[in-house]
Amino acid sequence: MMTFAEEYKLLQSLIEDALPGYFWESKGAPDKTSEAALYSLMAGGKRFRPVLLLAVGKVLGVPINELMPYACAVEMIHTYSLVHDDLPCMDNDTLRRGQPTCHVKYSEAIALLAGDALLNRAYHLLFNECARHGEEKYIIAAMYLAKMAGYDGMIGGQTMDILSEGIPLDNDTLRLLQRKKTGALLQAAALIPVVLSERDELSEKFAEYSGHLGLAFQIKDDILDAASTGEKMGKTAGKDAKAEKATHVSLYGIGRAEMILEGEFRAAHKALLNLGGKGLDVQFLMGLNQYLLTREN
Ligand code: GRG
Repeated sequence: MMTFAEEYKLLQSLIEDALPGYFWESKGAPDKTSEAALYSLMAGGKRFRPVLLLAVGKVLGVPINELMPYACAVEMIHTYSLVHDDLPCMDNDTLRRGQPTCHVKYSEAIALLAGDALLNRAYHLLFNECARHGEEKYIIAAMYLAKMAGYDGMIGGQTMDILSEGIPLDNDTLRLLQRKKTGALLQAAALIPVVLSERDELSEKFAEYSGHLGLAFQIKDDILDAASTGEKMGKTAGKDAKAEKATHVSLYGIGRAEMILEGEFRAAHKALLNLGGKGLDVQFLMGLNQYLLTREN
C-alpha cells in the first residue's frame, strides 16, 4: 500500500507526463508563444488542482483516461491565470514557481499571448472530449469548468481583488472574493469527476467539501505570504501587505487567520467523513486536506 506522499507523487508525475502532449495540437515548430506557455506550464507547481480531480475521480471509479484531459485543462487554465496575474498591469511579479515570471523571461506581449494560448488550448481540449464522447455529461463538465474559470468564478474573484486594494473588506465580502478567486477552480476540479461519474446525489457534499477546501487553500496562502520566504515558496513573499490587499491576515492577524483555517479544515474533514459514510474511500482526500494545512509553498 502506498503512503500519501507516494500516491501524490505518482499522480503528479502522471500529470507532468501528460501535460506537454495535451498542450501540443500539431507537431509544427514551436514559436515563441508556445515556448513561453510551456515554460510556465512545465515549471513545477504543486499540481494540486489536477491531483484533486484525479483523486476524486478515482474515489468515484471514473477511468483515468477520461479524467486526464479535464485535469490537464484545469492546470492549463490555472497556469494562464498565474501568467496573467504576474503581468505588470496586475500583480507585477518577477518570480513564479521558482523561476523568473513569463513576462520577465519573454516580454509582456509574449506572456499575454502565452496565457491566451494556454486558455485556448484548454478549451480546445475540452471541446475535443465533448466531440470524442458525444455524451451530455462531458459537455456539462466542460461548461462547469468554463463557468468556474469565468466571471462567476476566478475572473470575478480577481476583479473583486483588484478593485478592493487599499479598501478594508468585511468578512463576508472577503470570503466571497476568495471563494471565487481561488475556490472556484478547486471546486471545479472536485466536481468535474462527480459529473463524469453521474453520481448527482453526491454533488452537494462534494461542493461543500471543496468549498471549504478552496477557502482553506487561500487562507493558507494568505498566511504563507505574510510569514514565509520567497525562497521557500518559489514566488515573492510579503506582497499582500505591500499592495494593501484584504486578506485573512490583514483583517485578523496571523493567529486568528490560523484559527479560521483550522475551522475550514475541520468543515472539509467533516464533509469527507460524511462521504466516507456513504461507502467511498476518502483516505487520500483526507491526506490532501492535511497536505494543504502543512504545505510550505
Ligand atoms: C489573471 C484571469 C486572472 C486570474 C487571476 C489565480 C489568480 C486569478 C491569480 C493568481 C494569484 C493568486 C494569489 C491567486 C490565488 C490562487 C492561488 C493561491 C494561486 C497559486 O496556486 P498554487 O499555490 O500554485 O497552487 P502552484 O504554482 O503550486 O500551481
